[in-house]
Amino acid sequence: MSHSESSVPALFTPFRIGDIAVSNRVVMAPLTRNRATHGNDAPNALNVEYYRQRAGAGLIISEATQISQQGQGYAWTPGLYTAEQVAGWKAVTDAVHAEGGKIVAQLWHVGRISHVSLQPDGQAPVAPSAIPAKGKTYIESGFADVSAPRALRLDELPGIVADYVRATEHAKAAGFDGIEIHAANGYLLDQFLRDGSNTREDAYGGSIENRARLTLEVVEAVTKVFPKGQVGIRLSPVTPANDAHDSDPQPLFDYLVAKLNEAGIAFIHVIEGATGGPRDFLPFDYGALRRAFKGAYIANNGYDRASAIDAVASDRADAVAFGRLFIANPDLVERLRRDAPLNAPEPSLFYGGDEKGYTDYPALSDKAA
Ligand code: 8OZ
Repeated sequence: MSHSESSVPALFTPFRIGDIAVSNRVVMAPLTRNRATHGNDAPNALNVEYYRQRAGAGLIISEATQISQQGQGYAWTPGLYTAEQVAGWKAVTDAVHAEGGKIVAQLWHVGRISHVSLQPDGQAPVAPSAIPAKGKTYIESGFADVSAPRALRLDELPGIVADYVRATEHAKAAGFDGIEIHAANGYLLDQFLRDGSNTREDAYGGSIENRARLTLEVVEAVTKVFPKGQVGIRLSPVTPANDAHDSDPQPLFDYLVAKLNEAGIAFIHVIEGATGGPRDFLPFDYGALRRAFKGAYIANNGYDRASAIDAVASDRADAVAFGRLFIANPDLVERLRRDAPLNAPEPSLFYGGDEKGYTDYPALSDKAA
């Protein structure tokens, strides 16, 4: 082996995530920023600039993007269910591709994590069961308790799957390189997976097989639109985010990942521990998921340069997703490669607002100038 090969950590080397060729294994995690256009929730020129700045990531996973108005739970998050939204996203994917980057759309239905003011005709949000989450959402007037949900009827579930399919068709039309199904962090698919939010007595509740059914139906349906090599999924086996809870997550996620492996999708993107919090929040064997899944394993949660390099070098992950560091460092890959200093993120500017705390974080080249 030559010196140059051995001196470049595998984190910075090209790879294939399913059928998506990436120039490095540093992934930009999906990040809710609440800066879509007010009134139509379409991406705008400011959003284009934000993603363009971050196109040095091997793969960008878009911020969570609702598949329908019913799937929205926060003010000013972007959608993928109208022509204006598709056109807005097309400008984003064009900008990322012009910089040599890759981007997949994260498809989102919030389920019970919503508020009547965001729902069609002010109706109750929908969920597997009529169990309110303990938690808050963010609406136009500020933070608010989530609204009590109603249980989805069995005959409504094909319509939910159809909304994922339509959003996937829109993602394709908008020029995305693929999609990530958001099945994490206590949103609709995660609500179905876990017994803390799913007490249904039909084919979608009770056993692990039944609780995983809707997620697997979505996977099967969307892989008829995008090839399976361009479809991934985000999971958070033990997170308490948005009041997520399951009495026995290991067999649940072992089963789900075995089925995802059979489906042959491109990647699983796993939040290890509590989302944005302790990695050891609850004991869980992530290595079991890694070994069970033959596609790419994207690791997330609390990684830094050293731990990301180590995770890929030791083959515990194929790629590592960074969230907060990508908010503050548009050129994160270059900074990690050079072991350069990092800008600190400003949490008060994460959600909503303008270019401040969004597109005004400097790149290294700005400082040199
Ligand atoms: C932060 C604020 C609002 C939503 C997630 C989509 O946790 C989110 C989200 C994060 O997956």
